[in-house]
Parts: sequence; structure tokens; C-alpha cells
Amino acid sequence: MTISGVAFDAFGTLFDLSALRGRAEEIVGPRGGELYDACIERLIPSTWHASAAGHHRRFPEVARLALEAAAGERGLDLDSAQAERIAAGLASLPAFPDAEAALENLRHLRLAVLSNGTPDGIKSLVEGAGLAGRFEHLLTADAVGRFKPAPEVYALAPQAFDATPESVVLVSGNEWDVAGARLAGLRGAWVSRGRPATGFLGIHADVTAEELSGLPEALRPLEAG
Ligand code: LAC
Repeated sequence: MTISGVAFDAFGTLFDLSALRGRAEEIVGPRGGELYDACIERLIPSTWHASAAGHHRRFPEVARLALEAAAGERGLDLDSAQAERIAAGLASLPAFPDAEAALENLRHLRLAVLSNGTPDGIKSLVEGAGLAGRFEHLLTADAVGRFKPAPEVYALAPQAFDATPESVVLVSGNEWDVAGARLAGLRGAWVSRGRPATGFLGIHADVTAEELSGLPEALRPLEAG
């Protein structure tokens, strides 16, 4: 089975979420870094909770609520407008420095973004990073009203490529995301960025690349079928 399409996760995979740390510091001062860390601890579990409870909120709103809760936990003053301004940074993150070259080296494949983000937010990210022409599809959890790892989110990619799930690869910097894709029948490539592989619920990536720059090489065995 060769590859019909490759779907990239956005936050922490193509785009560097840690840029929100500086934005938080600009908006709330020196304790912005602490606020960012506490927010990140809550952000992904909040998406899992929203989907498991059938209580979907759009991703920037989940981020705003995570920021407000994190501020409460740390005893920081943060009003809703400030939280919203920090969360708005989700639409203007930088791409990782090796993203453009990796995408160039994969231009023979059909590429998409598959993210928990919103259509507007993801469009703004890829345009801001000069990557808009690289992707055939920008797919987001908004279309199904649930977050990853709900299988219907991953199903958006094979649907968009009009391909079988097993011929589509999800690339993610999050092992839990790779595991979700594999449970939905896709194949999974993990961008490890120096972290040891642990798998998630006993499920491991099909292939691993240390950085995005190593991805074309890592995908080659899957391309060969
Ligand atoms: C996303 C998060 C999970 O972009 O990184 O979907």
C-alpha cells in the first residue's frame, strides 16, 4: 500500500505553539510563562473532556477557558479580554524552521492539514507562514464537532483524499494523536523532537522522524508499499 495522502497536525507539529508563551508575557507580564505552562497542561485534556462529554467548544474558546482556569489556579489576574487576546495567537504562530523544506521534499505527495483548530485559524496559520500553496486540504475538527482522537476527525483525511484510511498517513508531534490516527485505520508518523517513544495506550507510530526535516526519509518505506 503506497501513500495516497499525508495529513499534518498543526499545533506542535507544523506550528510552534510555544510562541504563545511570549504573547502571554506581553499581555500579563513576567508571570506569563507560568500562565502558558499551566494552560498547556489543561488544554489537551480539556479537548478530550469536551468530546467525551459531548460538550464541543471551538478550539480558541477551549484555549481561552484553559487560560482562565490556569490563571485562577496560579492566582493571576486575567480578564476574558486578555485571555482572548492570548488565545487569538493560535492563529499567528510561526512554522517550525524546517517545515517549509520538509513540505518541499514531499511535494510529490498530496498534503493536507488535519487539526483541532478552526478553519479560519488554520488558514491564517498556513498563509502567515507562506505555506498555503502546499496543502490541498485544510481539515479541522470543526467539521465534525468533536476533537481528536474522535475517529470521525481522522476520517476527514481519507474522505478528502478519496482514499482508503490505511493509505493516508497522519504526521504529528503528539504521540496520542498518532495513536488516535492508527486506531481510526490511518498510518501514523511521529515527529519525536528528541523525546523517547513511549507509545500511547500501547500504540506506536508506524514511522518516526526526529524532526520534520527527517520526514521525507522516514516516509519512504511507506511510500514503497
Ligand atoms: C492539532 C493539535 C492536536 O493541531 O495539535 O490538532
